Amino acid sequence: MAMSHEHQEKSHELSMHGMYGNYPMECDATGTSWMPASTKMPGIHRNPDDWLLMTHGYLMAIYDNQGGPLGRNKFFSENMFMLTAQKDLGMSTFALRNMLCLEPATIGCNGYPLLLQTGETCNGTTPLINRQHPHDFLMELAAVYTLRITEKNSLFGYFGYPGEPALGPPAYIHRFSAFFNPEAPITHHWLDSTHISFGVGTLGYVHQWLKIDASIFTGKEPDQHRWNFDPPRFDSYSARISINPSKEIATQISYGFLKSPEALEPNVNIHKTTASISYNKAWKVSNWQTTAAWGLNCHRPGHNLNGYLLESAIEMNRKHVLFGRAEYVGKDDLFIPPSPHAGKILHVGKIDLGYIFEFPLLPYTLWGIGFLGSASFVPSTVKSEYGGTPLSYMAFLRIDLVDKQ
Ligand SMILES: [Cu+2]
Repeated sequence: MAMSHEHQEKSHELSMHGMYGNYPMECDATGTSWMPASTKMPGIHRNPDDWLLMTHGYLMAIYDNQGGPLGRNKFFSENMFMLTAQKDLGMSTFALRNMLCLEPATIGCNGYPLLLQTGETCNGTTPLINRQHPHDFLMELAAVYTLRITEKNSLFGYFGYPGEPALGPPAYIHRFSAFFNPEAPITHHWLDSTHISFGVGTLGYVHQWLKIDASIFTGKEPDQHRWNFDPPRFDSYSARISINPSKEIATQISYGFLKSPEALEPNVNIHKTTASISYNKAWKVSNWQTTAAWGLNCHRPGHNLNGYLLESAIEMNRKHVLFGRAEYVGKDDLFIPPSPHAGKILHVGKIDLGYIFEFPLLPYTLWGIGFLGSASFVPSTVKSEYGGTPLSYMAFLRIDLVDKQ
């Protein structure tokens, strides 16, 4: 009897709150960002010796066929593995975060074909256009210290090399509404492209449903050498207010100054503003999340460009996943000189819709076979280059790490 009582006492002390303070741990997403508390993210949770260990991971094998004259085909793999560990000692919480992928090998430096996508380079000289860059091997390596000063309030420090600054919604690779979609959003560089920054220091304050955090970080995007550490610069800054008014809702508004993010435009800085809201509805083994987000990139010198995203995903009984996304964004980097469209603002859009049939196969994994179709919309001035309204598709196999039901 005495022993079981002791055991009970002990389990009460377990660190079941969030990494940055007293709020549900399900809120923690990438970096210091929050998602709705009711989110049921696929993953494996363990509690050895009062540690809270969380593992998330997926691997997708994808055949990609992008339509129209600028579309290409490719067979590749997107993948991600994430491990976080946190432990309470008195009023303190210590945590380590790690996220990595093998995309430098499984996608390669020139990325994968994705119409209307822009950002970063393959070799340091050629911009990636109508292609999505691979992620770096090391996406996050971070240490966290949180001091829970009272029952409801806490202060935290986050240091990542690399890491994610206090800017934007959770990165799409770990945002439930985007999680199952093999296409990166074409608004990635408006909303969440700073998720891999080589050098991030963040300080924050949490009051239950409110989080205020601010960062200094390296504004330059990861370079084309995807296996190594890029030099830390700490030349950029950001601040964010996140409010989760109920367990179904996560909102954030943030601003950041990015010092020369693009290697090919070293004299251009970006003032970035983002706002987003996610709504999440959970059932016993089903989860549905929808996110609406807006991002504004003010290039200095250069244009002010807006990007809008609406996406949704529902996973039903670990059997069926339906997902979709609609985006509208102004881009001025879809063409390079000597094209007459180089530097002109083009308002482009994209709609995609996908389905995954899921089935268990090996322990701790959920497998899925999926298909995604997308339509890309371009202004009439570049319709001949893109071939009207090109249609694209991806067919894929997906493996997720999951706990037993
Ligand atoms: Cu990215």
